[in-house]
Amino acid sequence: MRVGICCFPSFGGSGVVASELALALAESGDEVHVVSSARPPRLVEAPGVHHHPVDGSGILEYGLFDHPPYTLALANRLAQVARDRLLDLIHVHYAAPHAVAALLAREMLAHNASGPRTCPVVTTVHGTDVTLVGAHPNYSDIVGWALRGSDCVTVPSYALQQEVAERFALDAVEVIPNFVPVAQDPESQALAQASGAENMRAGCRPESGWCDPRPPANQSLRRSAGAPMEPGWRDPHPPANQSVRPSAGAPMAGLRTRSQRSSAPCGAPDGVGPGTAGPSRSGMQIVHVSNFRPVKRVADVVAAFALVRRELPAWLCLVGDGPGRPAAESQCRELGIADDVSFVGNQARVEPILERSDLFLSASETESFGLASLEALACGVPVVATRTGGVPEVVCHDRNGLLSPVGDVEALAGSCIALLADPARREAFARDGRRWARSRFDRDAIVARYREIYRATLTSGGASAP
Ligand code: GMT
Repeated sequence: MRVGICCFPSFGGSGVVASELALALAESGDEVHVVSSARPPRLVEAPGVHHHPVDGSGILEYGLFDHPPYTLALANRLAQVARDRLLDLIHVHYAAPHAVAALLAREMLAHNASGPRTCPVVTTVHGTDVTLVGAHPNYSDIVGWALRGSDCVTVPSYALQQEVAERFALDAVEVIPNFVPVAQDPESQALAQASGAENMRAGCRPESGWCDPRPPANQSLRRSAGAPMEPGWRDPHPPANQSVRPSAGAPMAGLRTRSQRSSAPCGAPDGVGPGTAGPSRSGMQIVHVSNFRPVKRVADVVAAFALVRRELPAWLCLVGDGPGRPAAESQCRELGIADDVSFVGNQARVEPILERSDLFLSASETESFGLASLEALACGVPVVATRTGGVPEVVCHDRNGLLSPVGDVEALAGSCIALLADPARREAFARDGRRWARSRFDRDAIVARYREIYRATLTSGGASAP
């Protein structure tokens, strides 16, 4: 197949998933053309993968526009690439502006001067394109139009499927979870192969024996808001006693520290980068990865860490960058924990940092999926996170992570302390998380699902069929 993929060239999950999908499709013989404003950080050079940059700014010199009309430039580029490279379909990640531009391109191709061409559009929505952009009065109608006009729409979680249905009256939306890059070690590969085949048969639904994270109708929005579940809803990950915290000064002997997983800390306040041997540090490492936008509630991460730090020797490694970073830096200084926190900025690959970490901490307000949590689980790092959106579909409470309500900083801190102080439990969580991530979210099984969707869309002609 010849597939066009359009995404943001960001460190965020949608750009990562789009890039990893492009690489996986090309690895098994498809020709992939990635169209984006710049090369996505995860899109390494590989046979069969072509990158087509889009520059919307060139027109500004004429003084006509206040802002570069990027959506038009993107539609133009998508149509050109589809026509010149004979694309079978375009798969866009994030509805606005990508799905809008792709629908324009599809229409342009249908009226192509040298003869009409059919090029269906598959749209994967990732979360804030629905919950934030799609909820904004300036964009809600066009996002709804782009989704209803797409030939196929996919989402990474059942929680987001329900949001899309409720906001845009769109029912035929496929859940295709995000995935972890291919497993490297033989044990994980064997495991992934075995359960990947099972996932395929089950249509990527949770296998029997695993907890089913799908909420019954009308409950995912309540879950997003952190509200209690209604009777009858079987929480797949029932809460354990999360407020149990060891008393100050509890014996630390026997804790498996990050330094036993690897000798180097994630990064250091003095600017020593991740993966390099920084100053030697004792204690355990908590890691957080995000784009520092308000939805990530980084202030809660820092506040929870400050509570943990009172009880245990620990470090916090903050990976990523974004608008909330200066405030987080000030907060660390105000709380007197600046020396225990490293800000290491955006990283093309987070595994080297995760592998040096003892715990992953996330405090998001909403999260359609939580790819960073999945990457942590895949690296054998237990997750402490907020119970919101699709997170309970990724993190199994009390099996490979601990979930608590959004905004409950004490509960987040209590969960961190409970796990850091209990090496046996942490080890069990790490083992389970690794297996779960690499079986349920196996790359090859999930890429096969995308290929099935592509074939079905091409066969049916999708929404653009005459
Ligand atoms: O909206 C964002 O925060 C960024 C967005 C992205 O472009 O990566 O993240 C969303 O997509 C990821 C990949 O599917 C998911 O893992 C994230 O949970 C989701 N973010 C939100 O829903 C806030």
